[in-house]
Amino acid sequence: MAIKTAPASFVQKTSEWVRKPKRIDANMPDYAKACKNFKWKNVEKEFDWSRTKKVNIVHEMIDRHAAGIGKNRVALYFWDPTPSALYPKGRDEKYTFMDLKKESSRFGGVLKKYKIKKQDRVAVFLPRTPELYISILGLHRIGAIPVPLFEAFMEAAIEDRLSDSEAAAIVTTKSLLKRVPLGKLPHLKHIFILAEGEASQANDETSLNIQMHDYHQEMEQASTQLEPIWMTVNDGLVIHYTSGSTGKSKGVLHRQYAMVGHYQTSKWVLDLRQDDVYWCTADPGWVTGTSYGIYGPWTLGISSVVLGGRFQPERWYQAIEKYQVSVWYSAPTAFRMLMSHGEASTKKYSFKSLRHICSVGEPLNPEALRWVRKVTGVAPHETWWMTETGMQIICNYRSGDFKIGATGKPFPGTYASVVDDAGKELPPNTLGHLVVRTGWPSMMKEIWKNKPKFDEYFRIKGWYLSGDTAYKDKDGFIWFAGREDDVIKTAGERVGPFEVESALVQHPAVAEAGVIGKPDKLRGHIIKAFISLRSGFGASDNLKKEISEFVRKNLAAHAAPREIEFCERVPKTRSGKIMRRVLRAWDQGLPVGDISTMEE
Ligand code: 6R9
Repeated sequence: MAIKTAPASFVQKTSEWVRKPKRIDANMPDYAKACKNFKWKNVEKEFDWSRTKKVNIVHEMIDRHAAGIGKNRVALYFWDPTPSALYPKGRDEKYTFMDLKKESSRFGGVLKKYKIKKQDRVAVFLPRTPELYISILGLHRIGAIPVPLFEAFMEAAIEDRLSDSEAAAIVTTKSLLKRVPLGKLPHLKHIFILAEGEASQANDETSLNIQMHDYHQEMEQASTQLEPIWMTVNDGLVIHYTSGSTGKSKGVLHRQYAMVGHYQTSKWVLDLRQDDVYWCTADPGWVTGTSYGIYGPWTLGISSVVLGGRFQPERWYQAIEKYQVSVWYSAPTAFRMLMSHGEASTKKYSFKSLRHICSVGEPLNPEALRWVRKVTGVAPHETWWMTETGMQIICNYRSGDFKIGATGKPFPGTYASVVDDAGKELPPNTLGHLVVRTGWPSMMKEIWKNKPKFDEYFRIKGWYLSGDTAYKDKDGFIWFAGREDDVIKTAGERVGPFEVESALVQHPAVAEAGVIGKPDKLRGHIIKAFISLRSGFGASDNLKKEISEFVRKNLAAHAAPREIEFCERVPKTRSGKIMRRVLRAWDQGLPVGDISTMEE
């Protein structure tokens, strides 16, 4: 398990500080003090279940607020000005905590009516709309486990995730349903379908033994009152499918107890308070969109903004101004895209409402940090974590000075470090494995039906192995260096090369394919495929386009290679493993290093 660092990232390391005023009004005013006195047991007391022993995250997020402060407080602001058949003027809506209690009760009732049970997995495959949030809340109400699926996924990706999770039902729209291979999913019994214009024409799919139900019709008939199903802290919360460097995507299962971590990090890292308007730009198809788009802010009773539709710089600025967003959680690629749109358009909007900004998903390059600070007056703060960690682990904090480019320091009550292959902590400025001491509240419960994969993360005793490399400096800041496996972060989204390669070789012209992440100024990395062609196919730009389009249509737009290079053969080891290290060297025009294990 020797440490290999991914290709030099374009993050420039700096020794420039972001300094904070001595007296800053932050939920965690003093990091050192917070670490010293910290006990997760004390955080548990913030939840009703610590007294009642009745656990359900929907009670802590919605019902307890609806009974008090949240009766009239907006929980969700939704805005999507794009006209559609059903909403010719677009959508501009508000839901109080009370509204969400009623709506999620309705959907919980619908699920119960069709015998969806506690801990059943139910896929939620919807565009970013209020119904997506209501569906997830309704599933929590009856103790089912949502499996959120990103809207861009196509048939192959959907099939893998639905069959692995053995989902009993799916909530989706009429047009997204076309990507669900109904005949290949023996566990799927119910489809809750959202109309997008005319009625959804739900009908009985008797031949496949799958029942279709019209979401809106069912909701109308359902009761607005439904008591949550009570569980224990160890019951399942959510499954997010995520990619590794080998094999298909794996289901990361979290437990109800994770809310303890979501809550406290939202309080101290996002610095959320009662009067904030908070905007997390991530889709709930990814972990940031649930942990910090749903669980964290709502267990704290905070108003959240959700923007529908596609990324449009000016619409983002408008949203900040329209809702007077005070805390904003986004990603480096988004900041860089705003930056590339130019500074002129930022001048038309006011960002005065912003008081705190955080960033996640990939290293925040100093140039993007400085630009956001210049335009909004607020410096974005790094947060490092993973689908598997469930919550933020290494961060820069609102009250603390930090070095531009540094990833940050471990959250109080957690311990992250840099170790060698034996798990020994390394001296400052030495590159090693980025690890987290096991036992933080939002640590994944299991990899769904895959114990060996789960165990791989814990092969150094006492530590969770992140798969990232890093070093610690003498001031205790951890600096992310790269991935030590072949996982690609493209525009902040995690993509496994194996999934893309599997999609590529389905194309009739492709004999072999090897996929890597190629450093890119805007997206962090782009997906690049090396392809050898079957005989009878000639290399051409048109073929490149066709192959990329093929992946876009079968797997997902964000997983389609933006660059393709044809090669004679894809380099493999004698045991048949693709040597992506060699591909990266080819791409960068560098020497390939030791190739003694390469097949002849
Ligand atoms: C939340 C999320 C996890 C991987 C992680 C690392 C990269 C995330 C980062 C960062 C540098 C940061 N990553 N935050 N790298 N600086 N602040 O992104 O989860 O999609 O599972 O990705 O993302 O490589 O291992 P996930």
